Amino acid sequence: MSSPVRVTVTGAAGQIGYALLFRIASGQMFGPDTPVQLRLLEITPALGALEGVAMELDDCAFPLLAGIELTDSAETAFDGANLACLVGAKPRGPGMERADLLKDNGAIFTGQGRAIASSGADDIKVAVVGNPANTNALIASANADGVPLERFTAMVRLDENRAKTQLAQKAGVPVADVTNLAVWGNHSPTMVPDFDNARIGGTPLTDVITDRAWLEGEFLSTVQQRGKAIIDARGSSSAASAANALIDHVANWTGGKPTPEGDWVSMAIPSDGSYGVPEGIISGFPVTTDGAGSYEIVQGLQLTDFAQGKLEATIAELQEERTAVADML
Ligand code: NAX
Repeated sequence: MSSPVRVTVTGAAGQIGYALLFRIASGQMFGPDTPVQLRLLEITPALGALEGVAMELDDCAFPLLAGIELTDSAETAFDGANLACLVGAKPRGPGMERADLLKDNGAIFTGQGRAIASSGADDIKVAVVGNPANTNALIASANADGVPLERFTAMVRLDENRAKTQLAQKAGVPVADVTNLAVWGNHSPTMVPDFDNARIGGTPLTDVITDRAWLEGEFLSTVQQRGKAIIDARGSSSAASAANALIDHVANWTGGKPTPEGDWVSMAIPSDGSYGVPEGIISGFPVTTDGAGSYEIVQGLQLTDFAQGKLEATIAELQEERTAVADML
């Protein structure tokens, strides 16, 4: 057994929290040999509900769960944290403009960025789920003095997983046969699932699925609009699939599960200027990971004119979001 990993989850009494915590505590994020300590942050009115979640965690008697702390203080929540899963965010209310959403959430992520810097462990890593995820991660990073920029990531893995299943169903193959599927850009309806560089059973995907009109049309819009389709069907937003994607994101990044040889995964990370994506935004990229805390952007991929145009649109959106929160950076 290794020493426990201290994991902070914000918005822990929410929907995603309820689907996530039990999987972390059962070892699915860090593997069967790594105990975890959970530090759960909520707003004060949700602490009662959070107590109930903690009681259920206790009642699972997870052998790997080495402690649970509940708090409404960010400083306390991030104390000694090795991983911060920033799930809690303010949802978009009726009639609320996107700019208002950015600002309201910005206030949350400014404070959490500061608390991460002041009380997190030296190796703290951050995965942002709460929307607008890319820009919230940017705000947290800008307010976390002394924490290296590359430790701040946002989740586009759910978009990758959604895309893979659509492609597998179209090709009539098991989902595991679909590899090398990157999602570029923003976690928003402008995201770009890169089918041109994807593979099916090792063969270029576009040799297997030759219906380009479907790829550029129905496939793309199905993936981009999947979040809304879930809300329409279920009456609330994706929760279990989002929690699952976060498990994937962290397990590959720092949970001892490196990206398989020859494959890549999607993470939204601070751009280093690769592929013309400007530095200073957090964008989805194809990356390889070592499972021990490092990732690298996959270089040398060719984008078609179609994909390049879509990439430019999602990057423009990220730049607009950055401008809207410039006073928090
Ligand atoms: P819920 O509304 O069920 O839960 C959010 C929780 O966050 C609530 O319990 C709330 O009390 C808490 N919270 C609010 N402000 C907080 C603060 N300052 N500190 C700590 N906790 C705070 O939402 P849920 O369905 O769990 O979704 C959470 C976030 O994930 C939302 O922003 C949602 O849009 C986003 N999503 C992101 C996805 C992604 O792929 N990146 C996909 C799923 C999801 O839509």
